[in-house]
Amino acid sequence: MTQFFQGIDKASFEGPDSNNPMAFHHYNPNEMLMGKRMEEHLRFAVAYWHSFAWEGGDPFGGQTFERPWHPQDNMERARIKADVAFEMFELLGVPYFCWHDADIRPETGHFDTNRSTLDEITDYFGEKMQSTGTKLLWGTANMFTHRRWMSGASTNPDPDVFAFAAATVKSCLDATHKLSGENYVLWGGREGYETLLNTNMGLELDHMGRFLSMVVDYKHKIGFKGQILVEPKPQEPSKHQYDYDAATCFGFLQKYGLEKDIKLNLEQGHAILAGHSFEHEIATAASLGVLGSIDMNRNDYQSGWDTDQFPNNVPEVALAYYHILKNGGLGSGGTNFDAKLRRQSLDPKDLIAAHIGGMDVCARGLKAAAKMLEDGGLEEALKERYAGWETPKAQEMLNSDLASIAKSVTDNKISPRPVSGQQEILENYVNRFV
Ligand code: XLS
Ligand code: NI
Ligand code: NI
Repeated sequence: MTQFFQGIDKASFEGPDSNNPMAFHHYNPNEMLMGKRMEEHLRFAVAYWHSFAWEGGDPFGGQTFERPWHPQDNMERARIKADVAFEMFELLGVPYFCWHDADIRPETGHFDTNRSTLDEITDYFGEKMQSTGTKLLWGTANMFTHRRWMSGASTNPDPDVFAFAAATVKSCLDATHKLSGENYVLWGGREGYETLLNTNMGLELDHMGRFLSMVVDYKHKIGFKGQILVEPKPQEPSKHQYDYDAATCFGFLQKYGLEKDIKLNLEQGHAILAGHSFEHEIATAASLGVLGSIDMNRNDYQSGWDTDQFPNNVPEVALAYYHILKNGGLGSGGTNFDAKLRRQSLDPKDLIAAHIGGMDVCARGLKAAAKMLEDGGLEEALKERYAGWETPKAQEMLNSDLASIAKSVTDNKISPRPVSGQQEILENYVNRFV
């Protein structure tokens, strides 16, 4: 045991009436919802980058956290960081974690040493995963922090960077496979542009499509059974990112013939940056057959940045899980807390409390979502609203043509009568559950 979380006990479920801030009030892993344990619905993961690699900086100031593994420039400290990370996974009882290569090993500046240190630390993870039972939800490559990635990874004008990116993703996919990761994520941090004045967009998109095809081919080559996911985000750090939102990603995947092989990892804050709600992104992905996994967080609606805060809005989260449950759950995906502390939250206790709070908010949202689905009020209202389409006449129309439809409008004197959308009634209904 390290000293880092000294004095903090394993968090347990004490119910809504407990006033213990370090206990779960709603997250009860074994509680059954719609025939499945809560833990299996939510499949929580801790994000290594925010909880352990991030040092507390913002655009106006540097490091505020002083952790025993800072500065993160050698393997000894990478191991200390891993020791603390796995202690936290156990204190929280989270089943999964996620990493970028750059979060878990030092940046050495060279591919070969980046790969060998990645191999070394992931071997160390392997032992810890075995002894603690923690699993890997997904691995990913950080291809946006180091200056080599400043003009993109697979979309870089320099073929050497494309090559470095291919080698890097190969090493991360190998490590994810070795650790039996259940997914592999590609978030296109700098796959986009700052100005069209220096950007050949068509060429960059073709390169990104080719790159993703190579990733899918390699996955099959090594027998990796996990799901490949891309993560939409409209901007930040690039002024414009190619993976703008769920719909844009689907169009891209379809153009390059990848829509059967790649699904989406949707993030709450990214949905908001794209001008959507989280449930919009989830429903879009589900209706296109590419709902994969979620990154749970929230943005500060006032600042307009990707502030990556822990979720705290139950009604929002409830609607997100409503669409997830309605669409049969997340499959091999899960709920990854892509969320970080505020930079003044210095204490180890803050890190634990942040996750406990996030897990409780998700649990409350999930419970509300399950109740709404079981009650069936929203589904009933939907069925009624679209009931007209169940008639044979309406179905026949879909196989007909404009001229015949026009004729039937005249023959049958069709004159639509508007009916209420009942939005307020439905909003009031949701309010009963959240
Ligand atoms: C950044 C992204 C990132 C991905 C993984 O905004 O959310 O954290 O989830 O590269
Ligand atoms: Ni993000
Ligand atoms: Ni994310």
